[in-house]
Amino acid sequence: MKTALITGATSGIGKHTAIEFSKKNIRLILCGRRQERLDALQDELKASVPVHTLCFDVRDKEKVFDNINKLPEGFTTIDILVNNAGNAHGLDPIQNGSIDDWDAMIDINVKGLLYVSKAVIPKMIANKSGHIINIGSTAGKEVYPNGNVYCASKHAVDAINKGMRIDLNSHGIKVGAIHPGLVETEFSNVRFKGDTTRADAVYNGFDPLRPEDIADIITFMVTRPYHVNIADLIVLPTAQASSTIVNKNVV
Ligand code: NDP
Ligand code: 8X3
Repeated sequence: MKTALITGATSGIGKHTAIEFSKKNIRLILCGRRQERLDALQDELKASVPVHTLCFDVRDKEKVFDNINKLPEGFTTIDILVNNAGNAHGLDPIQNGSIDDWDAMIDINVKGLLYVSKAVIPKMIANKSGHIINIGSTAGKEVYPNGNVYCASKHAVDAINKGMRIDLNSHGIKVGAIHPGLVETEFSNVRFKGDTTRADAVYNGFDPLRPEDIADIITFMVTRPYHVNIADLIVLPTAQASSTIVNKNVV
């Protein structure tokens, strides 16, 4: 039985990845900052697979290392790491951007991903195997108006994904990324700081991706035979052609 550590498992893509993994008999280490949501998901899935929860902010490097280094028996070998925790904060032209928003995106999406990876990779190297899936974004492949720092953070994830694959190649560790377009989750609520009217408008007038769609593809990625590594995937809703071109006339 394989074990997966999923960051950002309290919502959206991470939560649905946990649900899909449980159907494939993958033991789960679920991470997030909202313990009550981790508890609820653990209660939902524990009849299918063993589940352990870790409550930490990926920005807090001491807590990241402390939690991952003190995993209980049965959860110490991590076969799959899904680096999913992240969000956009704000959507402003660079000249009006909030430094707090910039710090959050760089600290969570880039540095947090690195801290978690740094804690997990030695375990994978010791096992001479492992699979890291990095959740990037179309924002890591192109830049759109007012996306500036979020796009920069996801371009960094794209580069880190490629760098990890090169550096971990000799250790037998698979590394791949998935770059979704518009997925309806809590993402836009976070980006617009609870302004639900603005958040809902992002997904109005077309059929966006659902977190289940991305979870399904991540599950496909981690269930390929050992010699197959899906290295880089861009996944869009059919109505979306690029970050700025969305056909809002078809639902
Ligand atoms: P959600 O807001 O629904 O989920 C984000 C998750 O990240 C939550 O579980 C949240 O948990 C966790 N998280 C956020 N900040 C922190 C932190 N500081 N420490 C620990 N965990 C944190 O959004 P999505 O599911 O959509 O986003 C998941 C990933 O997918 C992100 O990396 C996002 O950039 C990416 N993505 C999303 C797209 C979309 O359109 N939705 C498209 C492309 C990529 P908690 O708050 O409990 O800590
Ligand atoms: C999330 C997709 O287009 O809102 O990464 O940046 S987008």
